[in-house]
Amino acid sequence: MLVAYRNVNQLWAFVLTETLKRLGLTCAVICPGSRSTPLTVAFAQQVPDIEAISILDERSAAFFALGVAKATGRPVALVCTSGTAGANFYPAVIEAKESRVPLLVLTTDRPPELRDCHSGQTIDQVKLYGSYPNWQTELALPAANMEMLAYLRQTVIYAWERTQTPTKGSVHLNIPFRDPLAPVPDGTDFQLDPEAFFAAVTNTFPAPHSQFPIPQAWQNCDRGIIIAGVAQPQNPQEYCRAIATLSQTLQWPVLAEGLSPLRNYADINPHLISTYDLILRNQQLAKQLAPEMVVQVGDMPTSKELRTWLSATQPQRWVIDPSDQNLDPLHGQTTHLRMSVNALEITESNKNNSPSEYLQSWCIAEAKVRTDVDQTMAKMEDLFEGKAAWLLSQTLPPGTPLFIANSMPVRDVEYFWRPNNLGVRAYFNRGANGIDGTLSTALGISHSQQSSVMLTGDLALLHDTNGFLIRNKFVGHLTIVLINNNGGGIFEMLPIAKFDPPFEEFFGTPQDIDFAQLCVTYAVQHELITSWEELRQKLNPLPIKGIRVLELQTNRKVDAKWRQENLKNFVVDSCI
Ligand SMILES: Cc1ncc(C[n+]2csc(CCOP(=O)(O)OP(=O)(O)O)c2C)c(N)n1
Repeated sequence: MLVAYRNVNQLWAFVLTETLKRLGLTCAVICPGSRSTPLTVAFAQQVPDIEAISILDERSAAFFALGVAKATGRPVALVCTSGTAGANFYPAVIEAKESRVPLLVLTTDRPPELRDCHSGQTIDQVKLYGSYPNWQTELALPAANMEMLAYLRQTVIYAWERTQTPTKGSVHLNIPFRDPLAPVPDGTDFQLDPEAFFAAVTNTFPAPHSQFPIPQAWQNCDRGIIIAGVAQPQNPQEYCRAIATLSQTLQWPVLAEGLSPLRNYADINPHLISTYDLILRNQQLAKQLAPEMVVQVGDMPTSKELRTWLSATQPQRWVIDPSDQNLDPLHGQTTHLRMSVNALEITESNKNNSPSEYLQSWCIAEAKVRTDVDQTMAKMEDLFEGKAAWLLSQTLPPGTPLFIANSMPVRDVEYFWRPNNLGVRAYFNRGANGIDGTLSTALGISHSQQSSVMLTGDLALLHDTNGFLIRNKFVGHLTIVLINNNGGGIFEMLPIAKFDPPFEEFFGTPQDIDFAQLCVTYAVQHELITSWEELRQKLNPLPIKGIRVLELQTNRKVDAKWRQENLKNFVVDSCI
């Protein structure tokens, strides 16, 4: 059936959004503005097939889109007007590259004749994000003829593909529109048969499948370890099973980062080591456990102890990850295997049956340190920041999505997150480790998902309070566990903490905010938590709607001192 178009921008925007819909786009985040009118109207007309969410602040919008893309594993489109609007997408575009999340960034622009002549709200938007996108181009001006519409269709298909290949990331399309921007007749008279035109646009995207036999060298080695790094796989159980199969085949221990799904599917992995950061603080044990070979799955864990130990012991290393990025910050003797861990081919003949002494030493140390940490945390009544992570690991309802903010929250998760079988789905922005966009990303992750939780410090939350503006569009529930130590607790762990001034003013940076009042402004629920039991009760069951802040007031100086004095003492002499 032929459809008539009387406005070229409307026709162009229809082809763009319709192509995306047929490719599988389900969510577009749209920021208000005039130049983007054709796209905004076209996306609004694609509802409900494509959810269109309006968000005022572009930085917040981009992080929200990032969160939705993380949770769904699918690209999300972002739309903004011309000028500085697109520049506010920048930090999320960086994070998308670094943590490999698919985003389709659609900045709209004035046409070429209105650039470089002070026509207003016009900046150079071409290649705005430097080398961060997987691919970027400027579209041609809208034109109502079949050749140009076919070009547009093809370019959009390619852009969609490039958000996912060779590694997930962003694609930037800069899209110029001439006036009139509203869908009024502009002299165009064009007819399109959508079914014929879009017949070949489908959302099948075959994943490459090739099996890789495990190298003989791994099987011959009985001083090997597997490191399960930072990971947010789409199918965490499958991911955990693949690592467990490898671990059981080789009889190697698995050192699982706090942000690895392995900690939340503990029973799948019998040789799970969750306390390696604490174990390796003991020099003698670190030496005794020096590995000959390391298979690292995904990104390197955050732990400084682990990194220092690997640099000092220089084992032979393999990094298994399907991306095309360099994942070895230690510049070791490393081979990158560009594939998913599920693609490892393991046969019966690969199996090493008896656990080595080396494996047993790791498991004994883990059992002792784990018990010690758990007993210490269980007894602790003071509001020590680290205990929040420990408590969450045992309290959240099964399958809860959890966003963990950068700074001490990710580190406390690394130290204290207890292995469990709750299937908690941990998310984080560990690509560029920014404290920006924290609340917006968490809301994106929680949007239309199971009731969710975010663990954050006060500065990370304050950095992104514009995220609260999403509250009326947000579907679902987010509980924010706010560790309010009035400043940056992480800096208390650094040598600079001893130099005050300038420490408090330039590093500690207390903001003295009354969070109860802040929450009133956004009509967000706020509760001050004064005991661990109270927190436990509030975390399970979680409410089903709205945003809620549970504030714990802590002391960053006291807590930093606790970590500095106690983390190294968990390795008891009997481990050695
Ligand atoms: C965008 C950005 N700006 C600055 C930093 C540097 N930075 C790292 S942690 C931190 C303080 C975070 O404080 P808070 O969120 O309260 O957590 P805490 O350190 O108390 O755990 C800052 C400013 C950063 N990582 N990202």
